[in-house]
Amino acid sequence: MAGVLGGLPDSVLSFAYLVAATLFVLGLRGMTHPRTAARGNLVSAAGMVLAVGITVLWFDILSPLVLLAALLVGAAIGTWLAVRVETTEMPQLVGLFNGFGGGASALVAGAELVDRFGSVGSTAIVPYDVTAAAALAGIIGAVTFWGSLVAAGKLHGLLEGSIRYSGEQGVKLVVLLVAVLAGGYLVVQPGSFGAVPTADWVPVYWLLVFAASVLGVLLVVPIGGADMPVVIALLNSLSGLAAATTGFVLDNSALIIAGTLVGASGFILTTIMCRSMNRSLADVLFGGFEESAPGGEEVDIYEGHVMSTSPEEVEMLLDTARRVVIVPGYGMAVGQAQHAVAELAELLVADGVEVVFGIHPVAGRMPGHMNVLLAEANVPYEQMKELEEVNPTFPGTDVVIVTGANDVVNPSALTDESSPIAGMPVLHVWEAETVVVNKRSLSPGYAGIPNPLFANDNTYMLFGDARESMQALVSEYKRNH
Ligand code: TAP
Repeated sequence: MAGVLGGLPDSVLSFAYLVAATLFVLGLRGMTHPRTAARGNLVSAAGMVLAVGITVLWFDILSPLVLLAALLVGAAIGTWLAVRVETTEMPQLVGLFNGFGGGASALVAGAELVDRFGSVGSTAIVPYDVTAAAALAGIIGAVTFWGSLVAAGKLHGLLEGSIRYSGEQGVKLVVLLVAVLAGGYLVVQPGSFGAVPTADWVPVYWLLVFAASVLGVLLVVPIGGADMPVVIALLNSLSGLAAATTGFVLDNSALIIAGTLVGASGFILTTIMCRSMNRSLADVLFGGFEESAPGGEEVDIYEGHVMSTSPEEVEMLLDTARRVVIVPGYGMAVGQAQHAVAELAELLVADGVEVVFGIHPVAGRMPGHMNVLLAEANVPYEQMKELEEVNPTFPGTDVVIVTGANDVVNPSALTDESSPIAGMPVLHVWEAETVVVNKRSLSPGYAGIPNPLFANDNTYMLFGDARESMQALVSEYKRNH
């Protein structure tokens, strides 16, 4: 140790890492509830600033001034992105962040190998745990980087469709084998037998990174855009694993802890998303989603059964309602209707109506999508009810207003075993007295399937953009109250 922290005992570094790790855990805990999520984010960020700051200063990597400048530039870029990127574009932004994390891990692990053992002519024996960790960091990091770039490109609409070809799984297996063999070669270390100088096998690391990069692209290219949010969550988990393995290369406990937390939480999230969509991870990665185009069958189930309504009529329904459940979905995010929806709820509550929001775990396109939007519109957290909590209350509900949701209220998940969403838990909105579904047309949602709810006897379709329709409803309500 040198630089500004020169002279301090090593225990100071360990203690700082312990504090940082505690902040990460407390931050994660905060993120388990919408009310404390923003604070949780700040607490975790403080832990990261502490971990990075102490590492950079302790090992004299940068001067305090350069560190400050780097923090300011990073903060400026982060702020610019946070302000500029729409909420609906968050998944691809998160995807890019994951990718950069994975890429950085692969590069840092390789640079450490070169730095410590790569000097020309050296036959130094490299500890096995270091080479094994570096090989893993290289493979996982490169897969994460390239996989994330492809996933973000697909979500942003820059890359379209899913590219499938015969022998697909075999090609992936061969590329994986090349990466694993290169990793094995690194761990066995021919240099340790005195036969090959250490520096000569360092390029094998970059061969491994190259093979893993190709694998990253091949893994994500066949997956349909619809499954991308799950892939992003999985890549998030992998970026954590890559960081943790790089932590072993660097012998840095803060990186190992932070990486493990990201890896574990990302994997839990991936599992929750798969379960809520009734898909297995293997299905997402290797199966492809049956995106059924709306066909004749769809027309049949709607033909002559769909009743459309107007804001004026819906307002009359609300006049006599005592309990109203609002179910938001992806269309509320697209239409940015959350403020109008929140205002409607506020007006109803002021008139003594009980109003709650029924939030499906995968409504929208990213975890917590609806909660974030409603919180932005200052909807009280107490009004946001999860699926298990709100489902039993539909029979006692007078009016359900579904705005921009489709799959999450599709009864065929329960009634049609052949449906792609069969078995997916859904909101039983049809059990309420009256259901108003607000969307622009009868087009399907993410799953690409018709929704028999729209043809039910107690369903009225309020066709139109979510924001315009909700604003019209608010105006109508205000005019009459
Ligand atoms: P969807 O089933 O995707 O339906 C959204 C509906 O919103 C569409 O049918 C569309 O119909 C309507 N819409 C679009 N723009 C609109 C606008 N401006 N105004 C009003 N309506 C608009 O959404 P959902 O019910 O929220 O379900 C989410 C789906 O995404 C599920 O299938 C879930 O498995 C999947 N998914 C979710 C996640 C996460 S983590 N949330 C991740 C991956 C996949 P019109 O075009 O007729 O308006």
